[in-house]
Amino acid sequence: MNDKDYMTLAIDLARRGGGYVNPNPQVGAVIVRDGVIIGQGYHEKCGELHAERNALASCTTDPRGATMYVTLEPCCHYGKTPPCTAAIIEKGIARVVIGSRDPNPKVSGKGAEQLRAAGIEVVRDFMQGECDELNAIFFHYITKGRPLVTMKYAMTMDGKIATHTGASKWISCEASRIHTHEARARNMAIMVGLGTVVNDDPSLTARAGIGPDPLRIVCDSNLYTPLSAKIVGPGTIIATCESDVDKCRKFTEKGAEVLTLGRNKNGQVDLCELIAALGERKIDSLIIEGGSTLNWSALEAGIVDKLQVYVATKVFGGAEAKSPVGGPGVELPDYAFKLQNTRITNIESDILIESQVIPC
Ligand code: AOF
Ligand code: ZN
Repeated sequence: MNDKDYMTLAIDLARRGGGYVNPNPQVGAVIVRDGVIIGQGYHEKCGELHAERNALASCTTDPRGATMYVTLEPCCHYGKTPPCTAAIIEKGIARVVIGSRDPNPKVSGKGAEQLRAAGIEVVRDFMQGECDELNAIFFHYITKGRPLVTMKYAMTMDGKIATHTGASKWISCEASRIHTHEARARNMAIMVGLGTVVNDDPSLTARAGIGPDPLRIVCDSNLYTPLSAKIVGPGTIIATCESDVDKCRKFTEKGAEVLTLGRNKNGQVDLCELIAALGERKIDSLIIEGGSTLNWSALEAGIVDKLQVYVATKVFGGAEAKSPVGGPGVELPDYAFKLQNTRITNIESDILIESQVIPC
């Protein structure tokens, strides 16, 4: 095994923390001495020990003189846990191979510097691209203080999210739907509009065994959500402009939280205010699962960072059948929302298109 194999193992370990560590990063670490792996660990849960300390604690022999492969620059600050650099130095690690740089201002280069100052050989940016992929959410949140917002939908090849009768089960194939549930589990929150609650009555949980359930958010400007909807209960926020105490109490009595926000120029929930409020609550990621009215509002408000689109190789037709983004739309092709860094993946009979929104 070589440096690349050990870092690949550290990346695989890091992934195990997916969904459990937010808003912290996914991190893995492997310790090798004389060509033998003597310790490994990963960040398992937010607030618990970091990958480096877990790896050091797991060592089967003394790690003095060993190399540590770690997917993210070791921290050098007192947070919820003591600095990892202190443990690495104290245990006598001789060489540290680092994947990603840590943009957390409390660390940002200072972690690597401390290790070097202690006489440790430090290699930076090793398999950086692969390591960075683990933490798109963390990098976004730690630098911007607001969640990474992904707009997700499934549509047919003629751009429909339902038939003209409103039927939408199912557009994407089973494998795509499993993929969606995995994405849900790595995100801290999921949001739908009132229309989706009324039409589909979704529960918006992650499928059993895949990961923790996300926080559920209903965007409902006038608080028209039916009290009998499956989503009304603990773990749900209803984002609304309604402040009538009696109306709100009916929802809080069922365990949901009502978050009253300002109105935008169209009289709907101010989504920028919502995103800022979620950032303050340490929500690092949000998936918007529509429908078309909310999708338009979210794009118009400029809160969408990424699109995740499943295209099913089928056609519904129908002039009245809905497309994924409603609202008035733009007037001219030049005014389109533009995207970049597009990635295309085949998922059985579907095509997944992931793309980043270019900020206006
Ligand atoms: C993690 N897990 O394995 C590593 C992290 O508040 P704390 O003490 O958990 O510190 C969180 C910061 O520590 C985080 O923002 C990142 O900069 C750094 N490294 N964090 O949660 C880990 N290595
Ligand atoms: Zn640390």
